[in-house]
Amino acid sequence: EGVLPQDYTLIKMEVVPPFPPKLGALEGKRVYLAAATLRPETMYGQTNAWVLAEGNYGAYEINETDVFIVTERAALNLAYQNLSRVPEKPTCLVELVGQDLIGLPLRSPLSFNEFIYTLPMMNVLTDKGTGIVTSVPSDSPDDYMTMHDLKTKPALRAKFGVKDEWILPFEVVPIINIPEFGDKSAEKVCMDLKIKSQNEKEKLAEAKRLTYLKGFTEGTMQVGEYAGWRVQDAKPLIRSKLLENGQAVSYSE
Ligand code: A2H
Repeated sequence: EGVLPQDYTLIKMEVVPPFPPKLGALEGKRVYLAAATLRPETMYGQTNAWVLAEGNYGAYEINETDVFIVTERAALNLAYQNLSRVPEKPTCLVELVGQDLIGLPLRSPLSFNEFIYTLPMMNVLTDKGTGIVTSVPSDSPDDYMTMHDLKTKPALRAKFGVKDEWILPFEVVPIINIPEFGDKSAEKVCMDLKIKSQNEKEKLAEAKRLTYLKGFTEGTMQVGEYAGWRVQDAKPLIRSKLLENGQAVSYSE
């Protein structure tokens, strides 16, 4: 953990009813996977959500109607940030593991894809954010390589019970242009660094460093309400609107 608090935007990715049997107890509630991101301006390019298949999660009451699926650690932090039905005390309605969430269809704010699916990623940490990550393969090297792994390796899909239709139709959506890297910066940098899979953590860290910095300082929005704007100018406005519309909440740790 760093010394300074990290300010995340939690994106409310709505689980589309009807719910599978494991989520049966949540019938009638509005249930969200709450994904922690530092890049709210990239939400147009979402293609899926990531969970750790063997990670522990729970469905926690946020208020009378809304339920967030997150790690227990995140639920406790949320409870101390006024995001729990009972103040300062998380209430878990259902205990889950990541594998239970794989295949859940989601509706996520700003995404050009009307429905996206929950998929497994090995590099999801359960001691950071909420343990739920939204995936933007145009701008995140981790997201790009994990999507690439699942698309190109049928055995990997089979291992986690991932159906072809949850992944094969989902293409990279160009949303931000970076002069040096074009409008699919994650793919370009992963190719340049010859990254072969999500297992190459050191190379991925370098790819992340390159794209994250340049995306912010030199990126231009290509889509949405702020098309043509610099990323650094659009980012706070897109974040505020998501918060105002009730499509996201702020979260720090
Ligand atoms: B970012 P920091 Cl387009 N485990 O969101 C692994 N990764 C996690 C996580 C967890 N538990 N929680 C959040 N993250 C990811 C978008 C994005 C992100 C883009 C480009 C770069 C990027 C779409 N995925 O992050 O360690 C989330 O992915 C690069 C830094 O707290 C979150 O933002 O600095 C970012 O890592 C938070 O990382």
